[in-house]
Amino acid sequence: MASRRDFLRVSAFGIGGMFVAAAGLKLQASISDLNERSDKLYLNLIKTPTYCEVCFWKCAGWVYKTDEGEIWKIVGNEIDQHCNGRFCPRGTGGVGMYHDEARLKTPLIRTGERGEQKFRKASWEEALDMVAKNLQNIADKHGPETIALLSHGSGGKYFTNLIKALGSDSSAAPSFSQCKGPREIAFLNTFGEEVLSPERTDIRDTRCMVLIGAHIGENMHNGQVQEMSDAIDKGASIITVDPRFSVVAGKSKFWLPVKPATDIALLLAWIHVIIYENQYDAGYVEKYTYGFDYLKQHVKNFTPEWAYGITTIKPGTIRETAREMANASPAVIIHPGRHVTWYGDDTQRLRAVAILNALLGSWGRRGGFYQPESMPVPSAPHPPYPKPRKTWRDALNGKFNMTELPLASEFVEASLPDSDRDLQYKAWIVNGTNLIFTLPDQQKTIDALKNLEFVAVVDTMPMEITAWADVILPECTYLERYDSIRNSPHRLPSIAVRIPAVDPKYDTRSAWWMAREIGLRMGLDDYFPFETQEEELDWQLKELGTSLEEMTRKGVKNFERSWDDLYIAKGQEMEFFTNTGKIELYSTSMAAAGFDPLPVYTKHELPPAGFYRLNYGRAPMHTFSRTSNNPNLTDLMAENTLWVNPKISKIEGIENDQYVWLENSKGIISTFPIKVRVTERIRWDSVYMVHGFGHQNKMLERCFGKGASDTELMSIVHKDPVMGGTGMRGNFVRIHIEKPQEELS
Ligand SMILES: Nc1nc2c(c(=O)[nH]1)N[C@H]1C(S)=C(S)[C@@H](COP(=O)(O)OP(=O)(O)OC[C@H]3O[C@@H](n4cnc5c(=O)[nH]c(N)nc54)[C@H](O)[C@@H]3O)O[C@H]1N2
Ligand SMILES: Nc1nc2c(c(=O)[nH]1)N[C@H]1C(S)=C(S)[C@@H](COP(=O)(O)OP(=O)(O)OC[C@H]3O[C@@H](n4cnc5c(=O)[nH]c(N)nc54)[C@H](O)[C@@H]3O)O[C@H]1N2
Ligand code: SF4
Ligand SMILES: [Mo]
Repeated sequence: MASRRDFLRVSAFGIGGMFVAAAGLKLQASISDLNERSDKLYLNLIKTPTYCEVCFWKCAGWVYKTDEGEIWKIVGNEIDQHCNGRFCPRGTGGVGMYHDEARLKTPLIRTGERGEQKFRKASWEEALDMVAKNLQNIADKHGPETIALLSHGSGGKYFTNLIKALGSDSSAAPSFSQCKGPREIAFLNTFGEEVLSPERTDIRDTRCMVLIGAHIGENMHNGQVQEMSDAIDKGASIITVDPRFSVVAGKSKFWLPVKPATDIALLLAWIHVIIYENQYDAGYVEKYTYGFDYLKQHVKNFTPEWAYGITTIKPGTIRETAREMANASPAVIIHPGRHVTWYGDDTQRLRAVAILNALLGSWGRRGGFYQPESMPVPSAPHPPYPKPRKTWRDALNGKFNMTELPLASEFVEASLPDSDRDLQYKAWIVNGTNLIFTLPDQQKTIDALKNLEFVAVVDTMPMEITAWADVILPECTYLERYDSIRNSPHRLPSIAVRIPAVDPKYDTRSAWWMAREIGLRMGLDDYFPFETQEEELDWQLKELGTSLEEMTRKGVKNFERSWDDLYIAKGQEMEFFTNTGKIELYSTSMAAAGFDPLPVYTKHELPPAGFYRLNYGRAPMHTFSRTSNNPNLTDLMAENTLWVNPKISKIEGIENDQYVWLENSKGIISTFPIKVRVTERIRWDSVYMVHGFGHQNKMLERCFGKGASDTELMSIVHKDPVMGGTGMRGNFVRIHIEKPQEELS
């Protein structure tokens, strides 16, 4: 086991040069400016451990302060498996979240209509009393199960405890129904286990990785980017399937500019080649999988020639890339991606990805997918939660039975005025999610917000969602608070802590404190047994054989694995957590639920004449809409641009740097114009923009009105019938040179 320590190797690699484009390099420069301040020699640098909240990779790091107690910089923790001592540009820029003078500063109570943005300042006492009173009224009138929590990020746990103690189990995160839900359900029904976060991809040792609409490098999930760079240095080949020439496409051996919405056809053709050319891992398939013969029969006619007509990828390329994967087997990863809610048949697409991995024997193998392990962190002791009279499944009226987790978008449906759901929501607590920008079909979210009896929003910034609150509770940033132990599944089980580096600025508090204060006001004292989070953490850490004192010194602790099962040993007998105990190429649970047990290709709508498909994604220096006003990161990228193919720029008569308006096929016009970027890197049938811009809250001084919002143009949602994920890529836009007049209805 000692050799496993090798995994803690500190990587000396630089992401800057390789994957971060020009603006990223500018950031590297600004970081060195910061470092030059060390000329001043802060001899007594105080460092406090944290883990980053700028995105959900949760890298562990150190916050350094100057002698004067000012936050100076944040750097990665060297023994952390998520970051290997290096933060990404956004993590380094996280200090800007603390300094942002637009932050929420005191509790606020609504004075105008919902959405009107009229608030008055309130004391914590008044604001918390008001939340507790309203939740109690709703619980008494409609039942506690009608209170829903929508949350993304650390505070979710505390408010989940609160609503569960009340008698509601409706706690949803957009990171499932708008992000990785279809992937988790597809892998669960194939391998009996989910991919999890951080993904269990053994990129470091892979020999071939296939990225299907997953743009690692612009998608800056730190450890993955680092491992991919290492793997490329060691000679691994990358196959990128993306209609856009992404940054990683430029580093790839093969770039397959697939026609949007046709990936399942490509996957089926790859499966065909791998099976009919006998390129699969026969021993593995024989020993561990179920349904090979059905699969073989199913893909018989899905030849590369068949797929060519659909995907525009040449048959020769399909064969060549299939062989490239097979040659690397089992050290091959068909990457499952992360934001996978695209066209509504996403679980099926991800099933095809899972099947391809199974055929190549990569699940449980070095260079494929490893078996992660995490620590058994105990929860604070409390009495059992009351059994909810109705559960979140009752809000689905029998739909999406295969989902394992509640769906944020269905909470909206069950909060609408004309909702016929068996469980209808009356109040929302919203924590750390800018729902107006996060859920497609914005009007629906607004209609739900208008219809609710009570809305409390916990946030650090005035955002689009805070405009809809009755009460706004301002949270301090992650640099000013304790939070739960970060307990991540990884190669080595590992924990990390977040300790406040400074006192909360303004009149802000932590979500832990808020949830408890509301709980106490509602007589739920037994569910909040610790008076401070510090005490709770110390108790939990002692149960794990360490302490808050030790963790404050170390930040991260990696433990030995309890099982020597990082990879499946040769010839090992394995029982998978599926109905058959095997890896299910043919899914028995999908069949039982009435869904195609083997993935099929379905045709999707094409853009109408004069319209282009709206494509969107990430930029290395921003996270969703949460960083758009960050003073450090706006310096690097202040607005998003509209990528337009030169052919289209000619047809539309538009040029680089010109501002245009977009109108979707439902007649919705972008609130703000967006700057054109003419580039060959996007296909002629699509336009592309980075998600998270076009902010409409005037309090966001730096980013208000900068760029356009992809979300407001997403009125068409293709829901995945299997698990309810919201397919967001079936939206089409046309380009206007002048702002079109909205039609009077
Ligand atoms: N149109 C469109 N929609 C998308 C996506 C897309 O690409 N395009 N991506 C989808 C994906 S993959 C995901 S995972 C989701 C992400 O969805 P969200 O997590 O909702 O994304 P953000 O826009 O970053 O909103 C985060 C909110 O949390 C607040 N916040 C930040 N830090 C803290 C904190 O410490 N405490 C509290 N209480 N609040 C905090 C921010 O101010 C902001 O209001 O969006 C999904 N929706
Ligand atoms: N810098 C940064 N990094 C992040 C985040 C962030 O906000 N900022 N968010 C994190 C989160 S929560 C997530 S979920 C991930 C998301 O990151 P990814 O899972 O990598 O997903 P997207 O960002 O949606 O990637 C979109 C890519 O899909 C391509 N695409 C569009 N349509 C199609 C199609 O029909 N077929 C194929 N094959 N490709 C298509 C687009 O051109 C684009 O390159 O990023 C994570 N990392
Ligand atoms: S990848 Fe970057 S933004 Fe995300 S947690 Fe790590 S350092 Fe923070
Ligand atoms: Mo996501």
